[in-house]
Amino acid sequence: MTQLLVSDEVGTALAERRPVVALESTIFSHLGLPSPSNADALERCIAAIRGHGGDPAVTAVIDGVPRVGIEQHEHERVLGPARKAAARDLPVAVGQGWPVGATTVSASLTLAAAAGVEVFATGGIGGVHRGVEQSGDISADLGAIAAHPIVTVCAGAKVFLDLARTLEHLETIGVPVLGWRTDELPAFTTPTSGLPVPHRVDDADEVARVVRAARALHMPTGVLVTVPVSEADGLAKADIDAALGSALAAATSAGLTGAAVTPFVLEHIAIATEGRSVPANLALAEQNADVAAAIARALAASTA
Ligand code: PSU
Ligand code: MN
Repeated sequence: MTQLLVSDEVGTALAERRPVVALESTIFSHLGLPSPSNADALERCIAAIRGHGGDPAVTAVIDGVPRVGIEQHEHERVLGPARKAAARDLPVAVGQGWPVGATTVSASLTLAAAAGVEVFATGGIGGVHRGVEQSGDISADLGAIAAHPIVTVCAGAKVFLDLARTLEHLETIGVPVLGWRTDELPAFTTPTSGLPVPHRVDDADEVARVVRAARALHMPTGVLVTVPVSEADGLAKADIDAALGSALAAATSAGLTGAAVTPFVLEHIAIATEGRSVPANLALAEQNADVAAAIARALAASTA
């Protein structure tokens, strides 16, 4: 049986109740960001976590082994060619010995929960797709956030999704959704969506108290913390709306469905914004890692 492999650094940090933040690997693969921005994003997210005295735990499947925490010399594996692995693909990636399975939010949460990590950072989560009535496309990310007792820190759901339906779905499946110093749901590369976020929080201790309350009530649910990208790093709503139109039309005319949709649309948004979505995506990922590390530290302090 292939066991989950937790790195020495992450295993020690968990045993000593030091703050650990899990990171997904799809965003750092060619499926999420173009090279060399993907390498830059990985380094900046790791540095943000270390800046709070935390330990980063990159999740991935490497040579058929499910991993929580990888070594520096293995970074090139997740930055190179990879197959996208959502939670339901994990047993296949392991059983078939995939060279590199880049874990999405759903797969990363599954691995992080198995290792006992309590906080996870990503860019924008998957959600309910526009046109869901036809396609039925709802990201497995949402169910995984509800199913695992982990704080997911994100910049909201990716902007090409149906954000109102995504919020409704999160309500249905019982996920607390918190706005980090905001009353509005962030929209990935844009700070605002026009949709109210159910609850606002203003610091990491507040999030830690929410998490402890959930556990005390025997609620095994995850908590979603949504962090707006800064005005300076984000894209204007008009810019992104224009880019979205052409990216979504390209996905429809290419006849794409399933797991292929998100990487395709992300790439086309980068093209349509003349590359400006990439530094915005990078900045928000780094900021989410920073907030996640602050939350992990507050949680570690409250259980010490
Ligand atoms: N957010 C980003 N870049 C990404 C993704 C999210 O900024 O590449 C990835 C995540 O791994 C997320 C996945 O879990 O897209 C969602 O894919 P789908 O819509 O197929 O569930
Ligand atoms: Mn999907």
